[in-house]
Amino acid sequence: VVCLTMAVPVLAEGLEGKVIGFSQIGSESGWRAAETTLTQNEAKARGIDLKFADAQQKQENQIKAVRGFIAQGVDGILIAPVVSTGWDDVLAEAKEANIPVVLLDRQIEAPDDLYLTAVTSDQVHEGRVAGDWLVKDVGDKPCKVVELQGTTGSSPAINRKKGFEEAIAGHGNLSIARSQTGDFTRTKGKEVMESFIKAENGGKDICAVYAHNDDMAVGAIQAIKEAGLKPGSDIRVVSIDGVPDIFLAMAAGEANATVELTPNMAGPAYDALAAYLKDGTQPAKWIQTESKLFTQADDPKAVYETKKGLGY
Ligand code: GZL
Repeated sequence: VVCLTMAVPVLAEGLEGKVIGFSQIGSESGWRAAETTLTQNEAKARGIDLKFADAQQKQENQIKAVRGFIAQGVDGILIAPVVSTGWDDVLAEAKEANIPVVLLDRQIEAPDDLYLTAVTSDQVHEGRVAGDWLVKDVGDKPCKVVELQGTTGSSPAINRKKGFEEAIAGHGNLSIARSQTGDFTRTKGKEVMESFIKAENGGKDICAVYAHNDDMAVGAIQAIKEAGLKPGSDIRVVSIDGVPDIFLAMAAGEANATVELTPNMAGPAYDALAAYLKDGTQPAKWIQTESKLFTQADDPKAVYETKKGLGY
């Protein structure tokens, strides 16, 4: 595992004139949109001809797009895999065609000789950081938690759930009373939170909502306010991504904590592809990006100002 401690300015070189296919999941969240923007901008900066395919959240569209890239004979392929299974066949076809594949921001369950590397955060760690924050914040008071899960079957949903549960295990005063997917979107996050509120005494019995991404947390904040409760105090709000709008909510006292996920996965991905295409260099199978906890104590307004221009 290679840990990226800081964005070292590397020479944008090595892929000049190359054609790279990018199978992106869709635009379900602000974070996803930022990843797309940064991946496209970075391609321009490096003289890469990036072929972009938006899968509208469907794996079959991703598989079709990858097959198209293989048929075009691209030099490399980026995939942000919407779910973690069902990739073996199409990746074997890419391998057969000698086209290196780099996974962005999500892991898959497949033999790791089917892809060059995966550039992702440690999603179990993200869930643990979120859980640890809540454990500290509530102390020994009873706390009924509701959970908004990411896309069913995606590695972040599986791992962030796992990490959070590990963090609260052994703290009997905390329990996850309800857990359901909000598919990483604001709309669905709001809808599911409304149902949790209805089921939990108008929300009065809910102590915290843990959302696998900030967009679902923003949706939940809407639902909490519409139920006449105060997000950030009546119901704590903890999530993951670090998109600008969660810092706006924090500055208003309506969100409590987020675990930052960098949307710049493309830089390390392009570097790995450049080295491989140049001389067959094999990178580590996992290039891990950093995670950082932000709370209301971290001047959220200032953080919002720095983030809002970064492609979100
Ligand atoms: C996590 C990434 C998730 C983000 C969401 O690495 O796959 O997908 O947390 C996005 O915002 O929808």
